[in-house]
Amino acid sequence: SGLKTGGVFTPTKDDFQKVYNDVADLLENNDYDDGSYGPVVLRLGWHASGTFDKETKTGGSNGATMRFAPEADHGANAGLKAARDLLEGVKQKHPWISYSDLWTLAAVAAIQEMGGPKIPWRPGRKDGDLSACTPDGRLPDASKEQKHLRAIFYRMGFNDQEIVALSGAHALGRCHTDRSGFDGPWTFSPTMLTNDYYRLLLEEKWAWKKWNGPKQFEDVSTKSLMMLPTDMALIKDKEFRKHVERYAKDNDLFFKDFADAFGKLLELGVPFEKEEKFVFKSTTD
Ligand code: CCH
Repeated sequence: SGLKTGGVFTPTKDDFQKVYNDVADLLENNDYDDGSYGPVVLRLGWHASGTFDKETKTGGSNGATMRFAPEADHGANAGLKAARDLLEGVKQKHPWISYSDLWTLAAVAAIQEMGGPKIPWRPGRKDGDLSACTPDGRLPDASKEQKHLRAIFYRMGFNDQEIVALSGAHALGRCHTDRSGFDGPWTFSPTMLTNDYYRLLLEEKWAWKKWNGPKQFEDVSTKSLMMLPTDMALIKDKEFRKHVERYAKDNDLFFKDFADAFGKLLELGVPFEKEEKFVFKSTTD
């Protein structure tokens, strides 16, 4: 466990593994959504990181600026308070960890605990203040299509293959009418990471849902699944579709590329002092 040098606590890998374990213990909960906080905790890590702009080197997970009103109130972040509040107890128990390290580590725990790949992770993020909040509009808008997806993700430094790999996270969780306005899950197993998102995109027949809410697609056969306009753009666009087809056929390839892209996402813009990354034990290991 951590060393105390001159009153400063220097955490070791074991200390971070304890944080991982405490997060993992909180994820399953039958009173929440589909029985797990995993999806919303994963989304918190993504939205904390996905504000990065490579030109100005602003945004990204460093800072955890979603703690503050301007960023917490951005439309894209609606509902993420559930995840921030859940993790507050872990922060109180391990006060030495920054919120920015905690949120990204928790996203790693969520992925691993929902059956996803190991995501090597390293500490070193520092919490910022209100002045580091990013302007609204840096996260993707689900009502748009390929041009918008490229503008948003290229700004972070991702390419087409990485965009498609990251989008596979929509195997998990659901849309909430009181958050984004959209409704429903993408897959039949929203608490288990699989390549089903890609398979369903290609194999199901999708049609516009007839309702008063924002424009979204539903699967024609069961009418219980959904796709956003941005999701459908991945099979409309030839370059994107190529990767959807690769991941639909090969779950191992999806896991490998997802782990690489998600690990990169969590590190965008962070001035790390150390190279070493930790691979956490999952509770099922
Ligand atoms: Fe997402 N996502 N996401 N998403 N997302 C939503 C929910 C989740 C977009 C829009 C939405 C990624 C990319 C995109 C998750 C992970 C990722 C919702 C519903 C919308 C809308 C929110 C609600 O109502 O609660 C758009 C547009 C893009 C464009 O690329 C990426 C990348 C990731 C992670 C790698 C997860 C997980 C959820 C489920 C959250 C939950 O609460 O169940």
